[in-house]
Amino acid sequence: MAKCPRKINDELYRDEWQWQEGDLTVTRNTQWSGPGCHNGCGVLHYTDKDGKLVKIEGDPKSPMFNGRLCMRCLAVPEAENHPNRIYHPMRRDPKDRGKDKWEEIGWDEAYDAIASEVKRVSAEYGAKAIFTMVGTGRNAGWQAHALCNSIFDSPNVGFGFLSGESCYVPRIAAMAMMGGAIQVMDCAQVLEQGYDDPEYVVPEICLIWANNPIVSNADGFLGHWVVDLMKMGMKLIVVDPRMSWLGAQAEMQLMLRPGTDAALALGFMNVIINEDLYDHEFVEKWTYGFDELKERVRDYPVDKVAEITGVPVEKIVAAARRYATAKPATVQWGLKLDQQTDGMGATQALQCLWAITGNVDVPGGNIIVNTGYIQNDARRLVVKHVTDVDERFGNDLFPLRKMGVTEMSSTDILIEALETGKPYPVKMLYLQSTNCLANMAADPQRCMKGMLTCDTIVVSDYYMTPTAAATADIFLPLAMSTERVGCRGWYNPLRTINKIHETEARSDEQIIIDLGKRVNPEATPWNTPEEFWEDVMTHLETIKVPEDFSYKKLQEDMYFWQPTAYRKYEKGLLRSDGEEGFNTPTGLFELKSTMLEAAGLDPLPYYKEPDPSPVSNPEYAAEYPLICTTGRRSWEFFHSEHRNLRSMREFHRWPRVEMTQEVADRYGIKEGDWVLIENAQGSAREVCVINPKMAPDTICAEHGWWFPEQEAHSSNPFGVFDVNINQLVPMCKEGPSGFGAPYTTQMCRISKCEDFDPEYPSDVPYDNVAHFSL
Ligand SMILES: Nc1nc2c(c(=O)[nH]1)N[C@H]1C(S)=C(S)[C@@H](COP(=O)(O)OP(=O)(O)OC[C@H]3O[C@@H](n4cnc5c(=O)[nH]c(N)nc54)[C@H](O)[C@@H]3O)O[C@H]1N2
Ligand SMILES: Nc1nc2c(c(=O)[nH]1)N[C@H]1C(S)=C(S)[C@@H](COP(=O)(O)OP(=O)(O)OC[C@H]3O[C@@H](n4cnc5c(=O)[nH]c(N)nc54)[C@H](O)[C@@H]3O)O[C@H]1N2
Ligand SMILES: [Mo]
Repeated sequence: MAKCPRKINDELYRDEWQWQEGDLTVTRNTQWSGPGCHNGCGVLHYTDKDGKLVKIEGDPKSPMFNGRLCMRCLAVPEAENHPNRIYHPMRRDPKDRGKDKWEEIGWDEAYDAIASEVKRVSAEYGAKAIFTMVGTGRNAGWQAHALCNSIFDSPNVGFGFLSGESCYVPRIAAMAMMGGAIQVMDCAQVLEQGYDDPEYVVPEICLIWANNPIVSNADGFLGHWVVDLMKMGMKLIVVDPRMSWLGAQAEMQLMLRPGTDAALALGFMNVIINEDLYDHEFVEKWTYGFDELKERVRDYPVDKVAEITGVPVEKIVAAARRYATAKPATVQWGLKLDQQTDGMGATQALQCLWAITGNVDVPGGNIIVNTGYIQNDARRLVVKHVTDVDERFGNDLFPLRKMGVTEMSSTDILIEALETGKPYPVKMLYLQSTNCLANMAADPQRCMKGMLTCDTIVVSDYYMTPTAAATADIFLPLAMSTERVGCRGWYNPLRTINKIHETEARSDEQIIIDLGKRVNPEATPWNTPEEFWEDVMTHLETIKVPEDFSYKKLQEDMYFWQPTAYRKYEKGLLRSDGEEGFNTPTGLFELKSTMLEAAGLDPLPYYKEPDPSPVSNPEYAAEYPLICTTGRRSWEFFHSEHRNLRSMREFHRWPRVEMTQEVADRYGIKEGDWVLIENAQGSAREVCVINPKMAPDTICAEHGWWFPEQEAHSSNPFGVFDVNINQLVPMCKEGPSGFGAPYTTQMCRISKCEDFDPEYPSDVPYDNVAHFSL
């Protein structure tokens, strides 16, 4: 079958990084902030003579994306020029939190106020009493570590109350321990020639597990690569409790009960090992702990797994055989594995699955990506060492944290520290790129109360958010994409953001440099982010570059590809000692993890019933009989962003909860009705949409909702507590490893919500057709 082109060498398109088209300047660029996402797609920014962004297009010469762009990116001009953007720093007296009592101040005044609080809190309580919160990987990830560890000199940087660090951290931790590095589905994305690379092989089967890449494009992975490969003959098996576009295209979809993934993956391995479908050569030469794994999978015979998961025996057997006999086969997995208390067990199981079938680091399998994350070089340049690392929240309780498996501080411990002052008090919060009360935080009202105990809260963002309105004392306005520079490798090629014009708003990097000058000048000898990035290029450890390499050159060339190889374990390319093998304590791919064992955790994949679940807590389930999985992504929004864009709300006005017709009928609900979703902890309201097929007694509710069109300064800022689904999710129910949390396995009941009918400006068209996000 013909391969899709990846690189476009068409003479039709221009090559320069900047040119003039009539009155407009066109700048070739990449876009991952802001509003943000994970990806960094190639774009063309069209700006007028004042630097105003008037149009954006996909860059046809972008080697990974070929000009493809999502609807959110097409709306970037609307976001940049939005009337609600804030350009000046603002201050409010802490006693007026929640009130509209902001005073506009200059940058110097804002910096001085923050610097003096950093010094005061450090002197009175120690720098560890300053906690920096960060959101997901947009253009603010390493920057939060730099700010916290180096400028504030505190060990405590963590997610914005994301319980159990339950986004990618559990999967990354398990991959680091078992395979020694991150592994991803091979879509030829790391190869400069793309699909045309002679070594590349199209996977025969792709197992899409707990992920909807077409919509989510998570962690540097473009969902359309899956479609490219389908066009080249790849078939799909989808493991997801709800019907999606990919599920509808799949050979098989296994609609499991949410949270039972580990049991299903162990069931697959039971079939594969019993039927001798595993890769003997790879297992014998390159893995550790196969006999113990074999023993473990005996506990998961298919009939038992069928009972746990709700997936029929025949389907489990057929899917396991199909995956194991396809060569190569690949797994594209996702977030919902992290969002289970014991999701680590599932993550371990899936890695064992791709290892015993011989799909590690082979063309078209799951490749190891151990290079190119330049953000780590950037961080290293600012953070030379971390003070009081042993006192980082969670390091004493969770051995994996102490071993350095993550550098994130535990926010489950943070909430307790805010409430009790133990293990030590936290007095200052700096929020960089998280609107936690609308989105990241489980039990957001509890988290808000905790936040309000702090002396000082700084929020840096583009617009007023529920979190800033309710809690901030100082607001720092952020520069958006055309107004800042940046650099990213996730994982190939390296690419830049090119600044086109300046506004009063500043970038995260500029803020770090400016604050550094006031608090810890030695840490930030640079004056501008451009100077900083030039310096990073001379201190690269993750990438090998030619002698004449520079940031400026990269900006003009746009992309830099690093060479890579398959089967790196055979070539001595994974370990620092240059020996062959994997970068693990045994040098082998550890099916049984020695690090997990050393941490006193189950070294083998395991399944534990979610709590609560119909099995673990039937009394609770009698009152709250439906399983509520949350957060599946939609085209229009990135987390809590984009709710203020009228073009997005034209397509997707209200939060949507998916259910089958059968469930809706059972509760007297019709498509388009507002539904009250509640459990013993809290409630949220969303509009019913019918998904034709879902696992029994399961609903799927959206996350991240607030209404920018409503009042900011009230006890319910922007209506967030009417609609935030995380009010049903508890904090402090993280897994035994310290990772994983039950965002996707809550139990609930639903009813038609008669007394809720929010308004939206009537001039914005809306077809009012509720439809589920494929
Ligand atoms: N447009 C958009 N894109 C995004 C984001 C966004 O907010 N908007 N967020 C970004 C971030 S930070 C992340 S982490 C990624 C996440 O992106 P994904 O990994 O794709 O995660 P979700 O879309 O939440 O869920 C994926 C699928 O898992 C299914 N699912 C739900 N519960 C379970 C379960 O228990 N088991 C299994 N097997 N499947 C289940 C859902 O039905 C859904 O179809 O997306 C990123 N991309
Ligand atoms: N129920 C439920 N809850 C979930 C999820 C789920 O699936 N279900 N998903 C969870 C996951 S996986 C994640 S990763 C979190 C994500 O949570 P967050 O990453 O906290 O996402 P947002 O709430 O959108 O907050 C990000 C804020 O940062 C601002 N911003 C954007 N770019 C930048 C930048 O470059 N610099 C700065 N300083 N600010 C910027 C945006 O305007 C926005 O207000 O949500 C989690 N919440
Ligand atoms: Mo995430």
